[in-house]
Amino acid sequence: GNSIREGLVQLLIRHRENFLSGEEISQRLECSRTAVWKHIEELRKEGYQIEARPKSGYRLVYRPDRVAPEELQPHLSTRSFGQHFRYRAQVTSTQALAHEWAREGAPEGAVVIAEEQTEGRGRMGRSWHSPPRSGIWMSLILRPSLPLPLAPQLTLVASVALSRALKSETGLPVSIKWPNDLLVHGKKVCGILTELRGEQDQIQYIVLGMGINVNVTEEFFPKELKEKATSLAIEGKQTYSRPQLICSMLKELETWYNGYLTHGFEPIRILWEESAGMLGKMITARTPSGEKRGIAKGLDATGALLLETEEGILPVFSSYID
Ligand code: BT5
Repeated sequence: GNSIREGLVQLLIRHRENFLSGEEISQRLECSRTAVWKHIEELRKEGYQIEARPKSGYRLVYRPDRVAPEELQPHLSTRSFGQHFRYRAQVTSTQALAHEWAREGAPEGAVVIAEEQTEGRGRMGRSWHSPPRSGIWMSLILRPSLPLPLAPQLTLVASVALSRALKSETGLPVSIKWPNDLLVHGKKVCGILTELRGEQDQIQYIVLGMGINVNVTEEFFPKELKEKATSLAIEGKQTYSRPQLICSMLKELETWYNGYLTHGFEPIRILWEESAGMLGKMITARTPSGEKRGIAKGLDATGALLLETEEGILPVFSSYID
């Protein structure tokens, strides 16, 4: 099993300039052609891109990188973010693991990353599709001394930081959609999930989850996501190094988080408005008093979205939008 697979990967790497026929592979590895084909399918599921051409055979196009600590260290220039690290090949959700670690006393800046999530989650019980080795599925533990009602601002801090990191690493036009999405060409490449544990009216800790579709190819999006989701690789027509992206994300997150704690929300609010793709557009917010339609005007000083409606300008809170 495993040795055929390793042999296959080695063969494909050594011959990445040309095609290798299924026949030749099966002879060299001393296994059946069916076995070769099965392993190729396995590798594809894990993010390897292997071109198959009738008559010519197989050629390795892309081999996924790993996001293990030893791959990140060389690129990491933060003081605390990412300096404590839990890396897993597969988890249910990095959020779950991060909550556990935070309860055990994980320090601020601790990060959980997995190659694959089997039960990745979004907001309000929704799920997050997290195929192996092609995305960044990461949770960051924060321990700000802030009053509870300010917690939603951290989602906005994160969207500003992440949009800057993704823009500078890829050059793609990344825009922010309130409250927790990043889009490229109108499709979602990143979702942010802020979960918190509070005590009385103080934040005890926050788990900031982020999912970024990096090298996900079209065939790995389920049908219901094809219309609304995309990846950096699809939009940029090239693959990107996940370790490098992660380090850039952590650097921007650390900078803007510390800036926010020192200088407050106003600088973030201004940057947010500069990167928001939805200002001036008509949107619908679902609030406890019914649906409100209006034009998105900007953010108020607390981080609520200002909606110009028939009843005047209304602040809309993030929990009312989906
Ligand atoms: C979010 O929720 O956008 C927050 C997603 C956070 C995911 C990260 S990954 C690391 C950490 N561990 C976790 O378990 N979660 C966090 P929401 O705004 O509720 O959007 C969810 C919706 O986005 C789904 O209902 C789908 O329609 C769509 N969706 C699911 N997977 C997607 C993907 N990979 N790319 C784009 N859209 C997706």
